Amino acid sequence: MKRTEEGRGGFGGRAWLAGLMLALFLLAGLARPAAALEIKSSDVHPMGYPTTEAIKYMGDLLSDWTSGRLQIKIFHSMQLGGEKEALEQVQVGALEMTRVSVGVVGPIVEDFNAFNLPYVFRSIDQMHKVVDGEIGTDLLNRLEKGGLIGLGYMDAGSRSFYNKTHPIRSIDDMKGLKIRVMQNPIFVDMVNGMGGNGLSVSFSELYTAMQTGVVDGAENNPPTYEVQKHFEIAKYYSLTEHLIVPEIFVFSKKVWDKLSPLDQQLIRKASALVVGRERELWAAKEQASLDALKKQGIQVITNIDKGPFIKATAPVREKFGAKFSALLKRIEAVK
Ligand code: BDP
Repeated sequence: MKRTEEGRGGFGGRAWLAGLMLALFLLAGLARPAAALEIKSSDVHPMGYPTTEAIKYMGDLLSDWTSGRLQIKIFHSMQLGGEKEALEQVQVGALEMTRVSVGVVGPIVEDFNAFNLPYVFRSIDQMHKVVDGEIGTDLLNRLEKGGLIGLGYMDAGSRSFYNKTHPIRSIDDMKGLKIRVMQNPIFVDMVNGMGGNGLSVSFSELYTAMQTGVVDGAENNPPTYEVQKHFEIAKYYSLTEHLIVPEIFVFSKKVWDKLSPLDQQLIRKASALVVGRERELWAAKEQASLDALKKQGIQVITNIDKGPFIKATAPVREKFGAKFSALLKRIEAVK
């Protein structure tokens, strides 16, 4: 009898303990359900642009996979200002995500400047191979020391000059032109080397700067030139294709470190799909923009001898490239 009572007592005790453990486990679960997160992401472009549409697609994927627990809210059209400011916000964790040109990333992680040198890539195809390969991954990983998690690259074609004074047909036509460039000293030297006058101005101030004559023009890819309506002011577009600068979308490391491994994995998985989607959207948009510009009566000058432009920018590649010459050799070797 005693044995049995003891036995019961013992069993009852264990059951009680197991019950308590279960209750605690459930309570812990209730107190910490998988956290919902609205990921704020900024872009200087409006909805409908390849980059914003690709991030919208990412939001749809995440929302589907988590029944709405993870969502992306896009702050497009420079609602949060220019790209330098956006990166600062992401670094401190005030903004979870942003999509920016690599042009403004060089000042944060210097190796990215390898992608910002004029005529460093021979073709878009070579750039794709570089960013899709080991070099691209290496560089994205290096963003961590700048407080950023690199999620992936996006296409942005090649950049060419436009201005409101005269068509640029040869390098001599660059003389004295005040050209806005992205906020990175490389680009100022690049324009100066070509005989123009490079001025670094935030993208959010560019339209007004052209309108008021602070600058005569700028340089960009056809979709930006068209969508941002710069062609309304600067009517001469010359395909010098002096820069092939990819873009990236990045996450705040501060916020990332607090996410569950599952959420990190979901974001990575969605990002990989975003890269492919944006590339498709980009190819279609580039052609559509060139067609739209033609319809607007914009004369696109295509038959430019790039030789003198390449030669004039050799000192820029030497000056800024010296610090990462090994990386530049690796890029050059990509066929
Ligand atoms: C556009 C990029 C955008 C840059 C802009 C610029 O898509 O990210 O901010 O150029 O020139 O092509 O600042």
